[in-house]
Amino acid sequence: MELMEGQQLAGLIAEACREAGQFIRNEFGRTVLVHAEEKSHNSLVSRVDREAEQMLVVRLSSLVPGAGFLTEEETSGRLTERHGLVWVIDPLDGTTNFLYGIPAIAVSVALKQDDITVAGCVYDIMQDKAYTAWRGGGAWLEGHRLEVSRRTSLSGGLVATGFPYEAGDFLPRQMRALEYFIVHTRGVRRLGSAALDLAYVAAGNFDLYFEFSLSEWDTAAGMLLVREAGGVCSDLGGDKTYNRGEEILACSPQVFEEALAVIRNAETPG
Ligand code: LIP
Repeated sequence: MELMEGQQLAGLIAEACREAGQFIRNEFGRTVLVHAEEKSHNSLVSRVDREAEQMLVVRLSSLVPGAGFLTEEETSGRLTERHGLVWVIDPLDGTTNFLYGIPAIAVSVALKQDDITVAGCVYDIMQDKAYTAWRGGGAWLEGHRLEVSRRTSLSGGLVATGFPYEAGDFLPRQMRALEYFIVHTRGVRRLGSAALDLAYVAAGNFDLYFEFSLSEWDTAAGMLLVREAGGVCSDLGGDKTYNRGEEILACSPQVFEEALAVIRNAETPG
C-alpha cells in the first residue's frame, strides 16, 4: 500500500493522539486508583486506557485502512501478522501516574511498515504538546525541529530510567549502573513514562534514557523521535539495529559509548 507523505501522516497521527489525550486529560483526577483493575502485579488499567485506545483504533483505521494493530489493551484483538502496516499503540503511557494523579502521562502511536517505524507521535497530555517524527523527515515539537543533546560527556547530563512492574534478575545490574550515574552525572530522573522519557531525549532535555524491561508500544514512537533527532537507540548490548524496544538505551551519539560501557560494566559486582 502506498502511504501518504510523511509530514502529512505524522500530523494526522498527532491529531488522533491529541483527541485521545484531551479525553484522558478530562479524566485526570476523576478516574483514580479505586476505578482501576490490576492486570498483573502492579500493572494497572482503567476504563480510560481502554476507551482512549478504542478512540485511536477507530481514528487510525480510517487513516490507513487495512493496517494491523498492536495495542497495550488489545481492545481490537491480538495482532497475528507483523508484516505490512501495523499501528503500535500505548493509549496511556504512565497509567500508574495517571491513577495516582502524577501529571507525567502520554499517548504514544507509531506506524510500522514491515517492522520499520515510518511515522509516530508522543503526545504529552498534560502539557498539550505533540512530539512527531517521520522516517527521514526529522523530529518536531509543535513545528520546532528537535535535536538531541550536544553534550560530549554524561558528567553534566541528566539521566532517566524506569522500572518494570515485576523486579527482574537485572535489578542488581540496574542499581549498579544507577549508582554510577548518580555519582558521575547531574542526576537521575524516573518519570514513569517511557514515551515521555524518549521524547525528552529527542528534545535534548535528557542526555540518556535506559530501561531493562518494556513493551514495544511503550517505545516505538519515542525511538523514532530519538533517531530522527540525531540520536542513537540500541538494546542494552549496543545493537543499534534493534527495533522492538523491549529494552532500550537512547542518547546522543557523543555519549553512547560512555553510557554503554557503564551498563556493560554494571553486569558484574565490584
Ligand atoms: C510504563 C512505562 C515506564 C515503566 C513502567 C510502565 P505503562 O508503561 O512507560 O517507563 O517504567 O513500569 O511500564 O504501563 O504506564 O503504559
